[in-house]
Amino acid sequence: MRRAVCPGSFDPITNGHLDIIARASRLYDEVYVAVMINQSKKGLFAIEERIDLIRQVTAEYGNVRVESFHGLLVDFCKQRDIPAIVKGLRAVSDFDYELQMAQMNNGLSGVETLFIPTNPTYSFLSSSLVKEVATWGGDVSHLVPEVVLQALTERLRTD
Ligand code: COD
Repeated sequence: MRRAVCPGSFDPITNGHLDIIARASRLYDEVYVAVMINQSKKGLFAIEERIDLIRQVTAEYGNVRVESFHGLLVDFCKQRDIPAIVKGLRAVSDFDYELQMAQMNNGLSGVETLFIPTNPTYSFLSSSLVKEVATWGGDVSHLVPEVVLQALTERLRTD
């Protein structure tokens, strides 16, 4: 069975993330979406909320599983026998850091990282920008799935 993981913070999941997950799901038998827990970074959404949103928007892909993990990505991979990490590359600015992480992860455990070029429609898109624009009332409806838009609107109204 060919397995891969798409890791991230997903705070919240955007159409850019979803595009990479969907494309990975066509290349691998089983794709894990790993919501990595970073306790030093307070997110807008709790980890359980992020997982719930990702599960809803990936429900149509029968081979996608969503889990959270506290620790090193290579340990997540080792525990589930996953040999490949799939990442999306948006621009040259992503490349330096992604290359460092790919080489570190490979050095730590031999896991490979594969990069999928972003759909140009989403090359500027990040969770942080979505949150910033939505906070000030900007329209992000074309950048996130409908359930995420609803959750964002609700959260920003109550914050
Ligand atoms: N288009 C295409 N791909 C995209 C887009 C977009 N618009 N936006 C994001 N992506 C892809 C990228 O591949 C990105 O890496 C991934 O989605 C996740 O994005 P974010 O912003 O949700 O998550 P990050 O960048 O905060 O995730 C960083 C990790 C959590 C993956 C990293 O810090 C990690 O592996 N942490 C675990 C601890 C660890 O192992 N540390 C050592 C690393 S060497």
